[in-house]
Amino acid sequence: MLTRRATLMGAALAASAPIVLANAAAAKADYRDGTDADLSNMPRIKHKLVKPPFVHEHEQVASTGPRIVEFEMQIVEKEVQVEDGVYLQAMTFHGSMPGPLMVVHEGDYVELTLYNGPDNLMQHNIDFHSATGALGGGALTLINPGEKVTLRFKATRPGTFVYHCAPGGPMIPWHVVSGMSGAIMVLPREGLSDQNGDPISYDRVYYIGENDFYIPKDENGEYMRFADAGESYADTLEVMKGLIPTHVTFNGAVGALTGENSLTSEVGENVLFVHSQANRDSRPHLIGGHGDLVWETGKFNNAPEVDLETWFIRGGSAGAALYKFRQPGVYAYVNHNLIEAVNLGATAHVVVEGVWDNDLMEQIVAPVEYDEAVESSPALP
Ligand SMILES: [Cu+2]
Repeated sequence: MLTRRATLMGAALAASAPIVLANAAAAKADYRDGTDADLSNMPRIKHKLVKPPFVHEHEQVASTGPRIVEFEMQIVEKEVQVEDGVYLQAMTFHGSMPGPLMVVHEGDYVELTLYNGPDNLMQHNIDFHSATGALGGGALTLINPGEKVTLRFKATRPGTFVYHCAPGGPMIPWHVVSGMSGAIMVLPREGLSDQNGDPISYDRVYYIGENDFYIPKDENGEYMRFADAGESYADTLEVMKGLIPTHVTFNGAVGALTGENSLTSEVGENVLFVHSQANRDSRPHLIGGHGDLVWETGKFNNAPEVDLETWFIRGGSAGAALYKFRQPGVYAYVNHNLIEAVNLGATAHVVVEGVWDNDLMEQIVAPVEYDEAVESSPALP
C-alpha cells in the first residue's frame, strides 16, 4: 500500500514536471563535477530544532568565525485539526506548521540531514531560498519514504528566508499548502543593526508561519476528511485552483497562537517577529503597536524601515519586525486583511505584562450615559 502510494505520487511528478526534472538532473551533474571544498578544519556546532513559535538557542552576535551548523529534520505526514472538526492531511517539516526556524550566521555552512520516515507515503525534498544552486538544494534532497539525505550549503546572504518542499510539478504547490514550509534566519555575524547602522538586539524572537489551506467540502457543504494525503489530492487540487483558501492560519491551526497558546512579553522588551508565507501574500499588523524596525523583505543588508503600521510579506518570503512593547495588555498580531484574520484564522495574541503608561494613553472619561437635552452632542458640519 505504502509503496503503491509513493509510486503513484512519483508517477504524477514525472509525468507533469519535465522541465523541473531536467533542471534537477543538470544541477546534480554540475554538483558531481564540482571543485572540492575543504572544510575539514571548520568547527562544528549542532542545534536541536524546536517547535514554532519558539526558536532554538542561538547567539545574536557570533562569538566565533564561520562554523558548520548541523541540523536534523524529520518529514512527518500526519492528520491535523485546523479548527474544530476540520481536518487536514498535513505534510510537515519536523511535525509542525511552519517547520522550525533555523538560525545561523552569515558565512556559516548549514548542514541539514533530512529524514523521510518509512511511514510516509510520498517523496519530499527541501528548497532553501537562502541557498545557491540546484533549485535551492531541492535537486539534491529528493528522498523516498525510508530515505535520508544530507545537504550542506553556505549561508552567504543575511536575512530571513523561506524553505519549502518542492518535489516537482503539481506536487510543489500541494506540498506547500499542505504545510511544508518553514524559514531560516541568517544573522549578520555582528548581529542586527538599526536604520543608522547602530547595533540592536532582541530579548525574544517568535516565529510565525502563515498557511493558506484549501480544504474540500462535500455536496452537503461539510468539510471532507480523508484517510491519507494521497486520497485528499484530487479534491484539494480543485479547491486550490480556485485560489480562495478555506483557512488562513498562523502556525497551522485556528487559535494556534491565541488563548493558552498566546505569545508573551513584558513592557520594555524588544521582540523580533519573523513571519513567513511560502505561497501567498500577507500583511502583518500589530494592533495597538507598531513595527519599530521592519525588514519587510527580511534581508538584513538593507536598512530597516522604521515606525511602520502594517508591512507586507510577499508570498515566498519571510520578513522580520522588531517592536519594543511600551504598554501592557493583550495585543493582536494579525494579517490585516481582516477577513483572513477574523473569519479565516490569521490571528495571534501577545500577552504583555507591565505597568500602564498614562502618558501614552489614558481613558479620561469612562463610558457614561449623557443627557442630550443638557449636554448636546457636537454639531455636525
Ligand atoms: Cu513534500
